[in-house]
Amino acid sequence: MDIELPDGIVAVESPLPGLRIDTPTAKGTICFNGGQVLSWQPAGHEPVLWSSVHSRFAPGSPIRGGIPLVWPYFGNGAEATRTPQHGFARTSQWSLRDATVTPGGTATITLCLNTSSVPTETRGGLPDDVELMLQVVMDATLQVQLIVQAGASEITFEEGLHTYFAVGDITKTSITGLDQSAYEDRLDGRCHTQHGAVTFTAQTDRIHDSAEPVCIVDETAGRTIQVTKVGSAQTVVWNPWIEKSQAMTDFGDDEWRQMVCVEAVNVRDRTVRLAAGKRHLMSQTIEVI
Ligand code: TA6
Repeated sequence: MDIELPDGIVAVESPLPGLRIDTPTAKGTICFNGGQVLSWQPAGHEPVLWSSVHSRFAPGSPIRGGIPLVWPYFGNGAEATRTPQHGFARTSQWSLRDATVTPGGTATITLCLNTSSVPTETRGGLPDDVELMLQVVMDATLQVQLIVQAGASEITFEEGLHTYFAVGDITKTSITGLDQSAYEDRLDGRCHTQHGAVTFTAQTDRIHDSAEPVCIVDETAGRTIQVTKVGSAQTVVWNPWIEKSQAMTDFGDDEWRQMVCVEAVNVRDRTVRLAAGKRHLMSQTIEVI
Protein backbone atom coordinates (compact mmCIF):
# COMPACT_ATOMS: atom_id res chain seq x y z
CA MET A 1 0.00 0.00 0.00
CA ASP A 2 1.69 3.25 -1.09
CA ILE A 3 -0.36 5.49 1.22
CA GLU A 4 1.31 6.01 4.58
CA LEU A 5 -1.34 5.23 7.20
CA PRO A 6 -1.61 7.48 10.27
CA ASP A 7 -1.82 6.25 13.83
CA GLY A 8 -5.32 4.89 14.39
CA ILE A 9 -5.62 3.28 10.96
CA VAL A 10 -3.99 -0.05 10.05
CA ALA A 11 -4.10 -2.21 6.95
CA VAL A 12 -5.73 -5.63 7.38
CA GLU A 13 -5.89 -8.66 5.09
CA SER A 14 -8.70 -10.58 6.79
CA PRO A 15 -11.51 -11.21 6.16
CA LEU A 16 -10.50 -9.27 2.99
CA PRO A 17 -7.95 -6.50 2.35
CA GLY A 18 -9.02 -3.27 3.96
CA LEU A 19 -8.52 -0.93 6.89
CA ARG A 20 -9.20 -1.10 10.59
CA ILE A 21 -9.86 2.21 12.32
CA ASP A 22 -9.35 2.51 16.08
CA THR A 23 -9.30 6.04 17.50
CA PRO A 24 -10.53 7.50 20.82
CA THR A 25 -13.81 8.44 19.09
CA ALA A 26 -14.71 5.29 17.18
CA LYS A 27 -13.73 1.89 15.88
CA GLY A 28 -14.57 0.58 12.43
CA THR A 29 -13.54 -1.44 9.39
CA ILE A 30 -13.60 -0.72 5.68
CA CYS A 31 -13.09 -3.29 2.92
CA PHE A 32 -11.55 -2.47 -0.47
CA ASN A 33 -13.85 -5.10 -2.00
CA GLY A 34 -16.83 -2.99 -2.91
CA GLY A 35 -15.52 0.11 -1.12
CA GLN A 36 -17.61 -1.11 1.76
CA VAL A 37 -17.82 0.19 5.30
CA LEU A 38 -18.22 -3.05 7.26
CA SER A 39 -18.49 -1.79 10.83
CA TRP A 40 -18.70 1.36 12.92
CA GLN A 41 -18.86 1.63 16.68
CA PRO A 42 -18.71 5.13 18.17
CA ALA A 43 -17.06 5.35 21.59
CA GLY A 44 -19.50 4.51 24.40
CA HIS A 45 -22.00 2.76 22.12
CA GLU A 46 -22.71 -0.72 20.81
CA PRO A 47 -21.96 -1.41 17.13
CA VAL A 48 -24.35 0.53 14.88
CA LEU A 49 -24.00 -1.42 11.62
CA TRP A 50 -25.10 -5.02 11.19
CA SER A 51 -23.40 -7.84 9.29
CA SER A 52 -24.54 -11.42 8.80
CA VAL A 53 -22.43 -14.14 10.41
CA HIS A 54 -23.08 -16.02 7.15
CA SER A 55 -21.65 -13.31 4.91
CA ARG A 56 -19.27 -14.48 2.19
CA PHE A 57 -15.95 -12.65 2.12
CA ALA A 58 -14.74 -13.44 -1.39
CA PRO A 59 -13.18 -11.00 -3.86
CA GLY A 60 -15.86 -9.96 -6.36
CA SER A 61 -18.75 -11.11 -4.17
CA PRO A 62 -21.21 -8.84 -2.34
CA ILE A 63 -20.78 -8.67 1.44
CA ARG A 64 -23.95 -9.03 3.54
CA GLY A 65 -23.81 -6.14 5.92
CA GLY A 66 -22.29 -2.74 6.64
CA ILE A 67 -22.90 -0.26 3.80
CA PRO A 68 -22.91 -1.92 0.36
CA LEU A 69 -22.77 0.61 -2.50
CA VAL A 70 -25.54 0.51 -5.09
CA TRP A 71 -24.23 1.87 -8.41
CA PRO A 72 -24.90 2.40 -11.37
CA TYR A 73 -28.35 0.83 -10.97
CA PHE A 74 -30.69 -0.37 -8.20
CA GLY A 75 -31.86 -3.95 -8.05
CA ASN A 76 -31.72 -5.20 -11.63
CA GLY A 77 -32.29 -1.74 -13.10
CA ALA A 78 -35.50 -0.05 -14.22
CA GLU A 79 -36.06 -2.74 -16.88
CA ALA A 80 -35.28 -5.53 -14.34
CA THR A 81 -32.76 -6.98 -16.77
CA ARG A 82 -29.36 -5.98 -15.43
CA THR A 83 -26.88 -8.04 -13.45
CA PRO A 84 -25.21 -8.21 -11.04
CA GLN A 85 -27.95 -7.07 -8.68
CA HIS A 86 -27.37 -3.50 -7.45
CA GLY A 87 -24.58 -2.90 -10.00
CA PHE A 88 -20.83 -3.46 -10.10
CA ALA A 89 -19.59 -0.93 -7.52
CA ARG A 90 -20.06 -3.27 -4.56
CA THR A 91 -18.19 -6.13 -6.24
CA SER A 92 -15.30 -4.11 -7.66
CA GLN A 93 -11.90 -3.55 -6.02
CA TRP A 94 -11.60 0.04 -4.81
CA SER A 95 -8.29 1.84 -4.24
CA LEU A 96 -7.20 3.87 -1.24
CA ARG A 97 -6.75 7.55 -2.17
CA ASP A 98 -6.17 9.05 1.29
CA ALA A 99 -6.34 8.31 5.00
CA THR A 100 -6.00 10.86 7.84
CA VAL A 101 -6.73 11.09 11.56
CA THR A 102 -7.09 14.45 13.32
CA PRO A 103 -5.64 15.07 16.80
CA GLY A 104 -9.22 14.82 18.04
CA GLY A 105 -9.55 11.29 16.61
CA THR A 106 -11.64 11.90 13.48
CA ALA A 107 -10.64 9.40 10.77
CA THR A 108 -11.21 10.35 7.13
CA ILE A 109 -10.70 7.70 4.46
CA THR A 110 -11.13 8.28 0.73
CA LEU A 111 -11.45 5.36 -1.67
CA CYS A 112 -11.86 5.57 -5.44
CA LEU A 113 -13.02 3.42 -8.34
CA ASN A 114 -12.43 4.28 -11.99
CA THR A 115 -14.76 2.67 -14.49
CA SER A 116 -11.65 2.03 -16.64
CA SER A 117 -10.90 -0.78 -14.16
CA VAL A 118 -14.31 -2.42 -14.74
CA PRO A 119 -14.63 -4.94 -17.61
CA THR A 120 -16.47 -3.52 -20.63
CA GLU A 121 -19.20 -6.15 -20.48
CA THR A 122 -19.81 -5.35 -16.81
CA ARG A 123 -19.95 -1.59 -17.34
CA GLY A 124 -23.20 -1.95 -19.29
CA GLY A 125 -22.56 0.92 -21.71
CA LEU A 126 -21.09 3.29 -19.13
CA PRO A 127 -17.95 5.06 -20.45
CA ASP A 128 -14.55 4.14 -19.03
CA ASP A 129 -13.71 7.66 -17.80
CA VAL A 130 -16.06 7.96 -14.83
CA GLU A 131 -14.57 8.23 -11.35
CA LEU A 132 -16.35 7.26 -8.14
CA MET A 133 -15.02 8.47 -4.81
CA LEU A 134 -16.17 7.32 -1.42
CA GLN A 135 -15.30 9.54 1.50
CA VAL A 136 -15.83 8.06 4.97
CA VAL A 137 -15.55 10.33 8.01
CA MET A 138 -15.63 8.25 11.18
CA ASP A 139 -15.86 9.59 14.74
CA ALA A 140 -18.86 10.06 17.04
CA THR A 141 -20.85 10.24 13.81
CA LEU A 142 -20.36 8.36 10.57
CA GLN A 143 -20.52 10.37 7.36
CA VAL A 144 -20.39 8.50 4.06
CA GLN A 145 -20.25 10.49 0.83
CA LEU A 146 -20.49 8.96 -2.64
CA ILE A 147 -19.12 11.35 -5.26
CA VAL A 148 -19.47 10.66 -8.98
CA GLN A 149 -17.28 12.56 -11.46
CA ALA A 150 -18.47 12.33 -15.07
CA GLY A 151 -15.85 12.23 -17.82
CA ALA A 152 -16.21 13.40 -21.41
CA SER A 153 -19.85 12.37 -21.78
CA GLU A 154 -23.15 12.74 -19.98
CA ILE A 155 -24.08 9.71 -17.86
CA THR A 156 -27.20 8.54 -16.07
CA PHE A 157 -27.16 6.28 -13.03
CA GLU A 158 -29.07 5.09 -9.98
CA GLU A 159 -27.27 5.04 -6.66
CA GLY A 160 -27.65 4.03 -3.04
CA LEU A 161 -25.95 3.63 0.31
CA HIS A 162 -27.51 0.28 1.26
CA THR A 163 -26.96 0.57 5.01
CA TYR A 164 -27.61 -2.35 7.36
CA PHE A 165 -28.41 -1.19 10.90
CA ALA A 166 -28.23 -3.39 14.01
CA VAL A 167 -31.42 -3.41 16.09
CA GLY A 168 -32.42 -5.34 19.22
CA ASP A 169 -35.70 -6.67 17.75
CA ILE A 170 -37.27 -5.46 14.49
CA THR A 171 -40.76 -6.16 15.88
CA LYS A 172 -40.07 -3.50 18.52
CA THR A 173 -38.38 -1.04 16.15
CA SER A 174 -39.95 1.87 14.29
CA ILE A 175 -38.74 4.41 11.77
CA THR A 176 -39.90 7.99 12.15
CA GLY A 177 -39.52 10.87 9.71
CA LEU A 178 -41.34 9.32 6.77
CA ASP A 179 -44.87 10.29 7.81
CA GLN A 180 -47.01 11.35 4.78
CA SER A 181 -44.28 10.32 2.33
CA ALA A 182 -45.36 8.56 -0.83
CA TYR A 183 -43.74 5.18 -1.27
CA GLU A 184 -43.57 2.36 -3.77
CA ASP A 185 -44.20 -0.97 -2.08
CA ARG A 186 -41.85 -3.26 -4.02
CA LEU A 187 -43.82 -6.28 -2.87
CA ASP A 188 -47.12 -5.29 -4.47
CA GLY A 189 -45.74 -2.79 -7.00
CA ARG A 190 -48.23 -0.15 -5.91
CA CYS A 191 -47.85 3.37 -4.52
CA HIS A 192 -49.02 4.20 -0.98
CA THR A 193 -48.79 7.04 1.54
CA GLN A 194 -47.02 6.47 4.84
CA HIS A 195 -49.09 7.21 7.94
CA GLY A 196 -47.05 7.71 11.07
CA ALA A 197 -43.94 5.69 11.84
CA VAL A 198 -42.90 2.68 9.79
CA THR A 199 -43.32 -0.49 11.87
CA PHE A 200 -42.57 -4.09 10.95
CA THR A 201 -44.93 -7.07 10.94
CA ALA A 202 -43.84 -8.79 7.69
CA GLN A 203 -41.34 -8.52 4.83
CA THR A 204 -40.94 -4.81 4.15
CA ASP A 205 -39.39 -3.42 0.96
CA ARG A 206 -40.26 0.17 0.12
CA ILE A 207 -38.89 3.18 -1.74
CA HIS A 208 -40.06 6.30 0.11
CA ASP A 209 -40.01 9.57 -1.82
CA SER A 210 -38.34 11.56 0.93
CA ALA A 211 -35.15 13.55 1.40
CA GLU A 212 -35.90 14.03 5.10
CA PRO A 213 -33.89 12.77 8.07
CA VAL A 214 -35.18 9.60 9.68
CA CYS A 215 -34.77 8.02 13.11
CA ILE A 216 -34.54 4.31 13.81
CA VAL A 217 -36.16 3.95 17.23
CA ASP A 218 -34.92 0.74 18.80
CA GLU A 219 -37.06 0.05 21.85
CA THR A 220 -35.21 -3.14 22.82
CA ALA A 221 -31.76 -1.59 22.74
CA GLY A 222 -33.10 1.65 24.18
CA ARG A 223 -31.44 3.77 21.50
CA THR A 224 -32.30 5.97 18.55
CA ILE A 225 -30.15 6.19 15.43
CA GLN A 226 -30.57 9.32 13.30
CA VAL A 227 -29.82 9.32 9.57
CA THR A 228 -29.59 12.64 7.73
CA LYS A 229 -28.94 12.93 4.01
CA VAL A 230 -27.62 15.31 1.37
CA GLY A 231 -28.38 14.79 -2.32
CA SER A 232 -30.70 11.82 -1.78
CA ALA A 233 -34.36 12.18 -2.79
CA GLN A 234 -35.52 8.76 -1.60
CA THR A 235 -35.16 6.41 1.35
CA VAL A 236 -35.42 2.64 0.99
CA VAL A 237 -36.62 0.63 3.98
CA TRP A 238 -36.06 -3.14 3.91
CA ASN A 239 -36.44 -6.06 6.23
CA PRO A 240 -36.55 -9.53 4.62
CA TRP A 241 -38.55 -11.14 7.45
CA ILE A 242 -38.67 -14.90 7.81
CA GLU A 243 -39.14 -16.55 4.42
CA LYS A 244 -36.78 -14.29 2.46
CA SER A 245 -34.12 -14.71 5.15
CA GLN A 246 -34.41 -18.49 4.80
CA ALA A 247 -34.03 -18.15 1.01
CA MET A 248 -30.74 -16.21 1.19
CA THR A 249 -27.63 -18.35 1.65
CA ASP A 250 -25.60 -15.52 3.18
CA PHE A 251 -28.28 -14.57 5.68
CA GLY A 252 -29.14 -16.51 8.84
CA ASP A 253 -32.70 -17.82 9.14
CA ASP A 254 -33.25 -15.84 12.34
CA GLU A 255 -31.07 -12.82 11.58
CA TRP A 256 -34.02 -10.79 10.19
CA ARG A 257 -34.97 -9.90 13.76
CA GLN A 258 -31.73 -8.04 14.47
CA MET A 259 -31.44 -5.79 11.42
CA VAL A 260 -33.08 -3.19 9.26
CA CYS A 261 -31.87 -1.53 6.06
CA VAL A 262 -32.43 2.21 5.74
CA GLU A 263 -30.88 3.38 2.50
CA ALA A 264 -30.15 6.83 1.05
CA VAL A 265 -30.88 6.40 -2.65
CA ASN A 266 -31.70 8.07 -5.98
CA VAL A 267 -33.44 5.43 -8.10
CA ARG A 268 -36.11 4.96 -10.82
CA ASP A 269 -37.81 8.35 -11.38
CA ARG A 270 -35.00 9.91 -9.37
CA THR A 271 -32.27 8.51 -11.63
CA VAL A 272 -29.34 10.96 -11.77
CA ARG A 273 -28.45 12.59 -15.09
CA LEU A 274 -24.95 14.04 -14.88
CA ALA A 275 -23.52 16.28 -17.59
CA ALA A 276 -20.02 15.73 -18.96
CA GLY A 277 -17.35 16.91 -16.54
CA LYS A 278 -19.81 17.53 -13.71
CA ARG A 279 -19.80 16.07 -10.21
CA HIS A 280 -22.67 14.63 -8.12
CA LEU A 281 -22.58 14.05 -4.37
CA MET A 282 -24.87 11.98 -2.20
CA SER A 283 -24.14 11.57 1.49
CA GLN A 284 -25.58 10.28 4.72
CA THR A 285 -24.62 11.06 8.29
CA ILE A 286 -25.42 8.54 10.99
CA GLU A 287 -25.50 9.36 14.69
CA VAL A 288 -26.69 7.67 17.86
CA ILE A 289 -28.74 10.39 19.55
O1 TA6 B 1 -32.76 -2.46 -0.96
C1 TA6 B 1 -33.69 -3.51 -0.78
C2 TA6 B 1 -33.36 -4.62 -1.76
O2 TA6 B 1 -33.49 -4.18 -3.08
C3 TA6 B 1 -34.25 -5.81 -1.46
O3 TA6 B 1 -35.22 -5.98 -2.48
C4 TA6 B 1 -33.28 -6.96 -1.36
O4 TA6 B 1 -33.06 -7.53 -2.63
C5 TA6 B 1 -32.06 -6.24 -0.81
O5 TA6 B 1 -32.00 -5.06 -1.58
C6 TA6 B 1 -30.80 -7.03 -0.78
O6 TA6 B 1 -30.28 -7.19 -2.06
P1 TA6 B 1 -28.96 -8.10 -2.20
O7 TA6 B 1 -28.63 -8.09 -3.66
O8 TA6 B 1 -27.89 -7.45 -1.37
O9 TA6 B 1 -29.33 -9.43 -1.66
